[in-house]
Amino acid sequence: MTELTAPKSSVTAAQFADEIRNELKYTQGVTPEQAKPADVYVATATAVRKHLMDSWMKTQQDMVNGNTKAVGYLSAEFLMGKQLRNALLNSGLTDQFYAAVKELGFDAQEVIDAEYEPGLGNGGLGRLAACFIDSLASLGVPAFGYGIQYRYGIFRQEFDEDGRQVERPDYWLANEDPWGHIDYARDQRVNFGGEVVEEDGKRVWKPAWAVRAIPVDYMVPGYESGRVNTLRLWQARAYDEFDLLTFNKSEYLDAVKPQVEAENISKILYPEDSTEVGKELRLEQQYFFASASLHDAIRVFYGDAEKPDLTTFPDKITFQLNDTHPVIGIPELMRILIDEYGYDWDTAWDITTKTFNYTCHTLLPEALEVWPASLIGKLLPRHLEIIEKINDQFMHELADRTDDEAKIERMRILTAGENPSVRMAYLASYAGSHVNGVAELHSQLLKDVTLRDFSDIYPAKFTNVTNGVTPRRFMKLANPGLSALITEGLGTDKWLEDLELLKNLEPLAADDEFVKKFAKVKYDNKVRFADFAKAEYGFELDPTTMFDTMIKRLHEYKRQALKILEVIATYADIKSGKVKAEDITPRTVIFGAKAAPGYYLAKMTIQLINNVAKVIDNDPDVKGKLKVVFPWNYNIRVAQMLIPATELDEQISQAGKEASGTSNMKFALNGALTVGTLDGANVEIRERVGADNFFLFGMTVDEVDKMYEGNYDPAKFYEADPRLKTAIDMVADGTFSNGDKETYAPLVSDWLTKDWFMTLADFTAYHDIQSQIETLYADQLEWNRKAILNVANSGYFSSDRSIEDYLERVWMTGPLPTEK
Ligand code: 6GP
Repeated sequence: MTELTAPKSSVTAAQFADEIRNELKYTQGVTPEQAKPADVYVATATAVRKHLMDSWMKTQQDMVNGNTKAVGYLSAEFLMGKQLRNALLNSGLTDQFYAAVKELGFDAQEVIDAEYEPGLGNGGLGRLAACFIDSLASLGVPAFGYGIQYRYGIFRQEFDEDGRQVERPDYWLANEDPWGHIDYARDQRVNFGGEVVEEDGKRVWKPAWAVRAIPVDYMVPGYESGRVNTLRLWQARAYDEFDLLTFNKSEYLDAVKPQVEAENISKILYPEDSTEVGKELRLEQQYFFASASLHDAIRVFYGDAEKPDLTTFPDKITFQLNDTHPVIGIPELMRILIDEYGYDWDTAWDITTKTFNYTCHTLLPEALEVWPASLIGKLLPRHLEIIEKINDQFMHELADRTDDEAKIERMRILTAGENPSVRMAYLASYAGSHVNGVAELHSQLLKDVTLRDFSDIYPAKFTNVTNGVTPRRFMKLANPGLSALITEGLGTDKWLEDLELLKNLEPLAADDEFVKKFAKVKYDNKVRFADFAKAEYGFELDPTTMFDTMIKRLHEYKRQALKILEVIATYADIKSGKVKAEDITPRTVIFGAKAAPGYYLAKMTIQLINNVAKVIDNDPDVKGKLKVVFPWNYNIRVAQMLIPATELDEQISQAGKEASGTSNMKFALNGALTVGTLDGANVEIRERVGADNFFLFGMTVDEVDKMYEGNYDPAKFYEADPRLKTAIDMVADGTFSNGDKETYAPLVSDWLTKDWFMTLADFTAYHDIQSQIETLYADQLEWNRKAILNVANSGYFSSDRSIEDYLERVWMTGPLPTEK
């Protein structure tokens, strides 16, 4: 499949084939005859990097020598996905690639498949970071992504024969990573532990141990911008490989201990995504990359100058704190300025507060990181002192601003009492210039609830930037069929750079011919996914059924349980003859989700879904009517196949819990209709695509709050809706566990007695909306018209627009000047 509208590089296919041959020979030492697809992949990647090299160097020079403030995106996660096709697209080499590998006698798909997907993120937050750096480069804004090159990314998910999730290590670096360039010469020293002593009236940190941070650079090519930015991921290494004295005594394990401990810091991505993990190693990781990145930025902009004028630092670069993970960077910059460069506190504070901004990505209180002060004191004693001083200063500042002592007490960064802890979100909200949420509703809830006191005192800091997704990866690469149709419909492919142009598709929703073409593209995508699912998972999918998809992390608030209970109720309806088989819209329900390894109920929900799938599959009564599949190890590659094939997108979280969601945007842009609650960015999607083209159901945030206040009793809802009762009874009675009543007992008990996210309360409304969905689906022309209107009105959800909002509201900078 060639890309029809790839921007052209002047290189011919024959030249590109020669470049690949050259890399095979001089870099890898194989002849084209000896080469395997994996060799061709590495050779191609190496050749592409060389194409990007001049632009990369020029972008850095222009950034350092010019006056355009750069953006430093500090993020513990960058969920990049495979790089090859994206890099080819953005360097204008797609067509040449397909022709060249053919000339070399290889199958392009096999070459593409040879790339192993790096999983350096958990979910939404990490993928957003990847979309943002793509957009920054595409808009020509000088930027660095700064993070960690974990050796093990998010676990590889498997299911055992009982349908339970099994986590396997994801050793993505087992093979060559041709995109990452290890830059040993630009390493940084990161210190830990020890104590702070008084020397000549100054506080001096005497660390106990240090880790070597080595940058691994990834080029981030912009689409059609000629700019190439940098993603710099730090690798942790020991300074002393091992202790020879100990080794000579043959105590091997002791000898390599410092090395093992140091390297542990970048060894594994923590399962986070809104679940609580408080581990020492996690704080080490956070400090490790925050410290290395800040020092690196100083090096980039001031070289080795011994007395640089760092009061200009905030004019050189602005740092975005992607959630609380890098917030330890705030006291670190204070420490660098005061201890390493001799600035006084006030000057350092002035620089620091101008440098950082903070994005919050959650509404779950347990996801706002809080560190025991004792732990910070142990790992970073000087930083704890600085945090204490920041807190004191803050308390004084508050006393000047308000008489409300309870409020002042509530706002403490460092909590009072015997075991004080540090609230990282509060530290960021006080020290950051701007604080933003990731969708209108989320930003409002941050102001009204989560960070209310802060927004009262510092209203001007608070703003919203609604998330977005890159149309290059999630439309052009993922959905070539739709992309070609859009280009045909609009008569231009400029929409890939200006997604609001999709608006001009709107009249075509009334054109039956266009609607049929659109329907054909969707159908072809369903066939493509069915073929993929067969080859990859052994599933038999019928592309004439409705593809109904729910992909996201498995979390109670996202309510996969609501979906599976509705599936079970439908199954029961067919079995009991209450609903006639011919009245059912045949559906394929597709789930994709990983559960945090320690999240008991989430893992049990996975097991339940898998076993419902199995029971339904083995039941001839529902054959051809209902099918459930759960492709394991959901990742970006699967998303790129599945989203374009989906007709109905499930965004059914409890209102007030999903900060934004970004798959909702990808689905709308790929012509799926959404069934969803008024939560996160669903609200804005619905506003834009029109209430008629969105299936809304469920309680609002206010209704949820009222129900919490009224002592919510889920059992009442269970009693009131016979379909719900039947479904839960079937889970309880062993229908999906070979008759064993214990298997799902904890889940059933949680539903009936607690149900914190009110799955049961929304069940009836969810069923009603599903009936409306079936009615509309019967009229395929109408359905597809609405799907086109979703595409046409979702241009706002480009990450290019998000970045433009950040530039204007938060970063106060813009693109590098282009050459005259
Ligand atoms: C996620 C939010 O849950 C999701 O709603 C949002 O779209 C995404 O961030 C990007 O903004 N949050 C996380 O992944 C997380 O770990 C602490 O938050």
